[in-house]
Amino acid sequence: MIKRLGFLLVALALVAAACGDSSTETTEGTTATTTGGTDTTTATTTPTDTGQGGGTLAAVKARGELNCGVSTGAVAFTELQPDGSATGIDADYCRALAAAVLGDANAVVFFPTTAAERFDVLKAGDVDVLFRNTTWTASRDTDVGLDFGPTTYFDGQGLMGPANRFTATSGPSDVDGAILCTNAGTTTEKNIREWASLGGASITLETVENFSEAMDAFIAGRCDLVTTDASGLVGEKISRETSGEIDVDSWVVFPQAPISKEPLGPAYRQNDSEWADVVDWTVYSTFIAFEKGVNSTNVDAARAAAGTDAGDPELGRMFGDSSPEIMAALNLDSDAFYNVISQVGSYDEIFDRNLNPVGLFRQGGLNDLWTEGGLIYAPPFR
Ligand SMILES: N[C@@H](CCC(=O)N[C@@H](CS)C(=O)NCC(=O)O)C(=O)O
Repeated sequence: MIKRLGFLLVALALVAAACGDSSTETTEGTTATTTGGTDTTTATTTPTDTGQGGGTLAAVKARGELNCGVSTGAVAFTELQPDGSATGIDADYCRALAAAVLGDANAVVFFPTTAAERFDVLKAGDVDVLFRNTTWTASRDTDVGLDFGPTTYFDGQGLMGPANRFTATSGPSDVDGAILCTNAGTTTEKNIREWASLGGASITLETVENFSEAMDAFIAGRCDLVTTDASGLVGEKISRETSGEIDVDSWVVFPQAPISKEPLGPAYRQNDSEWADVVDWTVYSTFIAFEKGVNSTNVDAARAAAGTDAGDPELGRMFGDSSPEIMAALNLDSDAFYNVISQVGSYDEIFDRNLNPVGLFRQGGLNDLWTEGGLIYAPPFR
């Protein structure tokens, strides 16, 4: 199936908010008025979105393609390719969902979305799901009208600045008086104001539409620092070092303790339980494969073994061979999760493929398996 890039939102992207030239900005369905470092937030969204809440699974099957909302570009998460395909951990989870629902990991149309527009795009039905560095928060889960699936990357917010001004142990007092840049419509801008205020620092926060614009402003010296999820900062730093654009270690990421919790994972329209089950168990299937040591290269042998007395019964159920009733209740083909693992891979495979090249490793951290002290955990498949 030909993969195409969804350009629906390019027109919106052109209506870019100016870089921090306004004290009033509209973010994730709320109007935030900033006066002297204090936020006043007024909800302007309707609290629920019941009209859009159901039938996503049937719509995707009828269409034969998954419309997947991704970012406009985040190193190792969504890297859009000229042919309309995309790579990265978020892009791979779009592909995993297409493999589960349609039997074809390539049956995806990637829709780049800015942070500020992503929830409206989802709620309007223009995409079926968001895999877009999206943090699960209480307000998004309730007031904004979304539901969230299992976290695929446990992140935290950081700052990045020139190494001749900041160090890995820099804190709020070191950023006093600094100009910080980030993209609008994010948890980032809210967290940083709180962090600076609590630390007694006065900052100027400039927000732009895409994080790449924030990076451009940083490199041009129009801001002293950039701030976003630490994965995004590390990805930008390493990829620009690797390409030779900057000298190694000329930028530093700090502070050592993350500014916030940023659990990133799928978001979908609220009140569509059938679709939620499909998205959630697609992600869980990659966690269970990780736990069992099954990946795209050994899945056929593991599936064959699961059918024997010595095999793993949970894998037999997950691959649809011994518990077809679960797959039928999900309204998926019995080999849906076999397709996920064989076409896209297990969680560790997906993680390592995308994030290891930029120096992000799961071992010993939050993104490791629960048996190794991490937070990657799936309920039992039975
Ligand atoms: N996780 C935060 C931040 C998400 C975010 O916008 N991250 C940036 C930096 S990795 C990004 O996606 N940039 C790509 C873009 O602007 O399209 C949120 O959900 O609000």
